Amino acid sequence: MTDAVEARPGTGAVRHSRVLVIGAGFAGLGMAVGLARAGAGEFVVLEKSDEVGGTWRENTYPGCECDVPSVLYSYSFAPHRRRGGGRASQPEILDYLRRVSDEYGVRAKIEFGAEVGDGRWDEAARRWHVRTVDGREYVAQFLVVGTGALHQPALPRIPGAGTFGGPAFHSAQWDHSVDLTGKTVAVIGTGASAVQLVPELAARAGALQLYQRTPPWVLPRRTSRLAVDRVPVTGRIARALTYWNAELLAAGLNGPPALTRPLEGRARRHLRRQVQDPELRRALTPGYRIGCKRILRSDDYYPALSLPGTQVVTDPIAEIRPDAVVTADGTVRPVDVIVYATGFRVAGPLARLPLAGRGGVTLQERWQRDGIATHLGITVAGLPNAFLLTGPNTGLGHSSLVFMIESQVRHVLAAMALVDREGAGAVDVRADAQAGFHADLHERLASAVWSAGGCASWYVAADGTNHSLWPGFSWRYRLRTRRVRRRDHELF
Ligand code: N01
Repeated sequence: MTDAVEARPGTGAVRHSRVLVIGAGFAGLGMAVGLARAGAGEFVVLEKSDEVGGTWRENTYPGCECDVPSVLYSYSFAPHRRRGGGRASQPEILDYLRRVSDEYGVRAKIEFGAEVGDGRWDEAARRWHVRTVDGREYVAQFLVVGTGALHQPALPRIPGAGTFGGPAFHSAQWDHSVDLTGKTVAVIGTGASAVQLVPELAARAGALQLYQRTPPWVLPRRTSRLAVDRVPVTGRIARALTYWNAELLAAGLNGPPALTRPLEGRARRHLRRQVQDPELRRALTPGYRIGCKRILRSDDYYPALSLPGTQVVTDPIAEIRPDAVVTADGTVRPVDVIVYATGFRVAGPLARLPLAGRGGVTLQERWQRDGIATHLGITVAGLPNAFLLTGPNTGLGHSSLVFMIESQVRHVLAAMALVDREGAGAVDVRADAQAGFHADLHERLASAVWSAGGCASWYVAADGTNHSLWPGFSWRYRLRTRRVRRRDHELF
């Protein structure tokens, strides 16, 4: 099917395509390139903002980079090999994604400024009808949702936070107009974002107060023991070596505590080497198993905390006043700026996008009724021809999410090919196949470190269920998603 008329607000025109992709981040772009390379038909990408990049467009905090080496944190068809190897900064990754969207000819397929409001499956026509919030309409046989999991900032409810008189912003909504030079800055949170921005702020600000609730495990930055960054091997070999090196960690995260003890020893030695003050060292020593929260990698985080202008505050925050942060012990610490490095509302994007499948029941209603359940984190029974990218339980604590995205893209293409091969118009995963996958997944998750490791993290919901991570090796996911099993699906 080819384009009818360009959909424009208020024109009443409806744009038709075979595939509609929502989002132009790593996932949506990967899908778009996959569709283009496979010649899988006409497609349109709807992107709410004015540029590609998703999380790498939105997160611009100082020091922002990816803690996975770039040769692995890039598409297999376009390995990102940096000069000198290692990790890429946010501007580099954004530039990489811009280049991919240009070089693979998918930029022309993206409608920017198109924020999707809702979607509805038309049973009779076997088509998805999608509307943007400004009223543009789209009709497609297949719908791919690549809206990402981590881009709606979570701001803690701290009494008085609204009364603060100075600049206050979230790490993912960095206010570059604020000059931090010489200022007293409070950073709340000590996760993956904080560990990257704290060293930058400590160097720039007059004084830094780091409010820590739970200390993270911090390892030295990945040094390439396999010398992939130095030996002039091809991108493919460098990627494979980096991949298998990372996969070793999956065994530990999903196995008994003894397997990750050596890693804890390494992190403790890193802390001992970098922090001399015993009291500070104690405050920075985690009391849960490594891997339970995301393992952080930094060589300059601990040194930044030992600087004379930096204070690590472990007393809980009780209140924020117009010019100060007050902790539970009654200490009032005046500050000029507050940075919330407090993470994201994980269920945000999918929970807010009403997608009505068979019988008019939305994805959200299904999940409220039955719990968050999918097949392979990609399909949901009752939502024919709809596919999630980076859906529930497809995140990784040990390796590159791009590997998972590419597995999903292949799966979506295989599902479309199955529909064509069978001369059908739609595919829906069977409820029993989904239930079987779900039961097996959660059985394996129960003993993994994220549930059994003695910590709280965004990986695990308040009710104790892990809806975020894939347990085990990522290659298992690749194998599991490689084919679309006919017997697990209904075609019509
Ligand atoms: O967020 P987080 P993040 N008072 O949720 C603390 C990805 N990422 O933005 O641990 C005080 O990890 C909270 O404390 P606690 C990656 O997947 C990737 O850092 O809950 N503190 C915690 O310390 C990562 O996992 C890269 O006790 C409060 C922090 O805020 C995900 O994004 C880089 C608080 C939140 O940590 C999220 O990371 C950056 C309160 N009221 C991010 N509320 C890569 O390099 C919360 N906290 C790939």
